[in-house]
Amino acid sequence: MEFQNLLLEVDGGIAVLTINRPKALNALNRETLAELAEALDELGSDDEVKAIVLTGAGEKAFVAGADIKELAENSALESNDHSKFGQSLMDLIEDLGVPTIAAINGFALGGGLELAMACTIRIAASGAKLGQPEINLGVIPGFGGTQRLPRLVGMGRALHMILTGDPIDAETALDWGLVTAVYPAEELLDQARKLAAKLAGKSPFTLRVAAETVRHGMEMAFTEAVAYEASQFGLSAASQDYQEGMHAFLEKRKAEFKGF
Ligand code: DAK
Repeated sequence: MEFQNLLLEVDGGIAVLTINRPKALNALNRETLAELAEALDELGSDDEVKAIVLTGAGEKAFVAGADIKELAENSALESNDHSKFGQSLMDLIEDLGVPTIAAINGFALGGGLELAMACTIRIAASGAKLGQPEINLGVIPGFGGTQRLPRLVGMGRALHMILTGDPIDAETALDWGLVTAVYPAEELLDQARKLAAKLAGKSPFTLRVAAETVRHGMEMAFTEAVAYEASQFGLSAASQDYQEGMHAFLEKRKAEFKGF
């Protein structure tokens, strides 16, 4: 795969996808969104890829948002298309089946935070800033941020962030559960790779079922969600990886998962 705005490295089943527009703080223009969709679609259907790390090029930004220069020129119809395409990209990431880790190495603003929130797990560099500043541009988050942010941090904190537009620092994001770990900037990518390697050692099938169950269950009433959990548990228990996991434990050896 050849890209203008992305760098892709795949090694030992772990893909590192770097958004590479550092001069524009990795802002998401139309071309970058399309390249992300193409790359993730491809990586998601490659059985050799067990986990994907998403990060930003340079030292300042993960992604500083949608490309404001491009947004400013959009007609109403183009804005509508843009919104639909961006939302479908976030859905694609969330439904990829392969776990994605956002390694937030600096500003994650607007569409950048929305991209990170569509990932399975978020970790950040100390010094990173996360926010939904769209209000300052006279719009609201449009790539799922009004819905994913309250699900991650609660309605009060989400409203505070979305209505003030003020970013929070990495430590506050950790405290609020928006990220699950914070590391010195120079360690972030290594830590993301380590986490990806840990996930790559599990059953891809069971990882997928677990992530789906948490995510879809969150949209259901509790009694419906636990019934769904029971049927998803049945699904995981019907796999060969279930047999392998149980037998490996009893035989005191490391499980060799196959992904089915
Ligand atoms: N888009 C385009 N260029 C950007 C950018 C962005 N989001 N953010 C930064 N840049 C560019 C700057 O213009 C500057 O370019 P040059 O002037 O050098 O050509 C370069 O990156 C370096 O930025 P700064 O000079 O501003 O760097 P500072 O360190 O001084 O400040 C900053 C860093 C992150 C605080 C600042 O750049 C900033 O406030 N950036 C904008 C952040 C922002 O507001 N992000 C949210 C964007 S709105 C939609 C769906 C979704 C969305 C929109 C529509 N539909 C429904 C249609 C999403 C919207 C957003 O994400």
